[in-house]
Amino acid sequence: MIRQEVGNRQGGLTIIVSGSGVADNASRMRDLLGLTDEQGQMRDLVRVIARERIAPLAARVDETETYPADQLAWLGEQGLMGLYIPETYGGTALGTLAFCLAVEEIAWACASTAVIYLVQYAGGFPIVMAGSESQKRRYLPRLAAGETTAAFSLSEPGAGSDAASLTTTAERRGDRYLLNGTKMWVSNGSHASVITLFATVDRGRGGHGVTAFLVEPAFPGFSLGKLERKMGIRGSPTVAIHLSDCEVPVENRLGEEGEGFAIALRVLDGSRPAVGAQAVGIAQAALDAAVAYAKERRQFDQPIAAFQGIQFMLADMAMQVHAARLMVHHAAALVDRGAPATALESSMAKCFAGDAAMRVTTDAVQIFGGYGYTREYPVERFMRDAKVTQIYEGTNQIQRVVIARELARA
Ligand code: COS
Repeated sequence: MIRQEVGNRQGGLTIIVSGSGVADNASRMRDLLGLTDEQGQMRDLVRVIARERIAPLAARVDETETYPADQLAWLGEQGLMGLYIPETYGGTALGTLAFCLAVEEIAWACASTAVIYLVQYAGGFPIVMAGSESQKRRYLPRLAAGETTAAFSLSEPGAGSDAASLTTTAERRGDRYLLNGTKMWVSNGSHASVITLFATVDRGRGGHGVTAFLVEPAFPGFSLGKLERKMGIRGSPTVAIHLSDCEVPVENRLGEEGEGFAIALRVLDGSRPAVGAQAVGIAQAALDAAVAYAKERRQFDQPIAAFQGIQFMLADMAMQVHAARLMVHHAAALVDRGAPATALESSMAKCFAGDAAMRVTTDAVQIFGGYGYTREYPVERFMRDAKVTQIYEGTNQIQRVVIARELARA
């Protein structure tokens, strides 16, 4: 049995969450969704690493804002960094659903490690999708081996939801482009060896001028900006990037000039379910902690789990987590099947799961009462970590815009 100590209070309660109940639920889910043996085995492997090795370090990662280098190395050693990368380039090609299963398990243990892990997809998948043969050979094997990490850089100080209005320019000069501008909110930007970065070759063309580049931190004119101090996912560095006549070789352009915005949106179609999976993992951790606490905490001579008010809260939380997981798996499976368009399902999964995680973690804090509001228990961290899943990879308001547009298009 896998056991994780999710909180300890000197002289008071110690809540132990056992993994067995969750594993039983997971087995039921596996049957329901018909996961392949490979997907199931991979998830079990990630679960053991996440619960035995990553979870015990999560509170410290949060408290000290420490980059979880060891945790990522453990995942890399097990060949888990290349799930989305074809075997030709050193990956295992298990696909988006497998990737989401892994993200959920990691997020259950440590949301900071999970976001760095999932950003590998947003940073590396564009190379799989739109890269030339030489770009694939240059970058993918090292990413798959976990020797290096990737990042994805679309947002700017003045271009968040309205991503097509970005103003970082790329001007071609012979065999290179000169990039100028400032990028913002780059998850893992300070640690990545390659950043899929979007700039415009012609601001007058709006989204049709946006072009993708594979930028390395060693390129002349590249510098890191402000490191954000965040509410949650505090072990995951989020930085600004300054580009001042940054020299990017033409061979590092990803796709053709003007194809960048479509590349970005297609990558987001694949990465949004993974953010949903992160939200599901955080929410499941909060639910597990709340159930364990409700069974242990006694008031009025009985465990608080015996009160219907608490039971109904737990039941609603479980339904939210379950529904979110199904939506994430469905969207990811569609991506794996090569469905021509998955924007609707990807945005629904990300939005629903993010909102569910916020509700579930908030209710978990409520069930823990005063203890939940302290840092002695992990639920306040879960709540802080959950918040960002409603914001990044497109706010949940933007997801609703995408969903409504897709409905109107039908
Ligand atoms: N896949 C591929 N192409 C897509 C697409 C998708 N999922 N969705 C739209 N497109 C295409 C459209 O067909 C359109 O092509 P044409 O101009 O050739 O017709 C083009 O992309 C522009 O689409 P649209 O007009 O819908 O773009 P808008 O600027 O109006 O809005 C939104 C696009 C708002 C959905 C987009 O900017 C967005 O997702 N914003 C949030 C960005 C984000 O997630 N940022 C955080 C992550 S990075 S830190």
